[in-house]
Amino acid sequence: MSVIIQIIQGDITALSVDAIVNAANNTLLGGGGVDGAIHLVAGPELLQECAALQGCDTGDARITGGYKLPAKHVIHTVGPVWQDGRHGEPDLLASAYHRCFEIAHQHNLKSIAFPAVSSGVYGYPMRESVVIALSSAKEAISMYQELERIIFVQFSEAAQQIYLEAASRLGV
Ligand code: AR6
Repeated sequence: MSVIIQIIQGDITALSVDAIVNAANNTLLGGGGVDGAIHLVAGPELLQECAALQGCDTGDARITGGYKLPAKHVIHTVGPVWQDGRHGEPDLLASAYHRCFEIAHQHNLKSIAFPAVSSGVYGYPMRESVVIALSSAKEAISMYQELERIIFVQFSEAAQQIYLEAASRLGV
């Protein structure tokens, strides 16, 4: 089956998919940005489940329920804080995306939506992070037969343009 990759502008918390990805921090106890938005819509039970996980390493991910979100699950991943690109940031970001797809596979999830992990508060330049995001999707498609839909969700028009340009450049 051919996989649909969608690049859309909007609010990830509104999507009815098997899983939305949260750009979380090591505590998994919430924060600002997309993390704050997800917890706000999901409700306090999400925080309770997250607290029991006792954190997550950078470059790793954890799955929870979606509670009041339209999405069935949330996959919380922790991307790297951008320093200068020479402190392992590309490998850690690739690992974060890779782990999200791996966990989705372990739960037989068919549709997954990603925000631009690390490219908000954590400062990862989007022109660089988008290449890692799209490459990880290509790799996952070749590995996981059950995948049907991968959505990249941008909050701003500027970010959406960066994603669209990268997708056409990379042939995604
Ligand atoms: N839907 C889609 N994208 C969004 C939404 C939304 N509702 N809200 C923000 N974005 P960020 P990070 C975009 O800062 O850089 C938190 O406090 C946003 O415009 O959410 O990985 C965590 O607790 C940006 O392009 O995540 C951590 O402490 C992208 O999502 C820290 O921020 C990611 O921005 C993680 O920082």
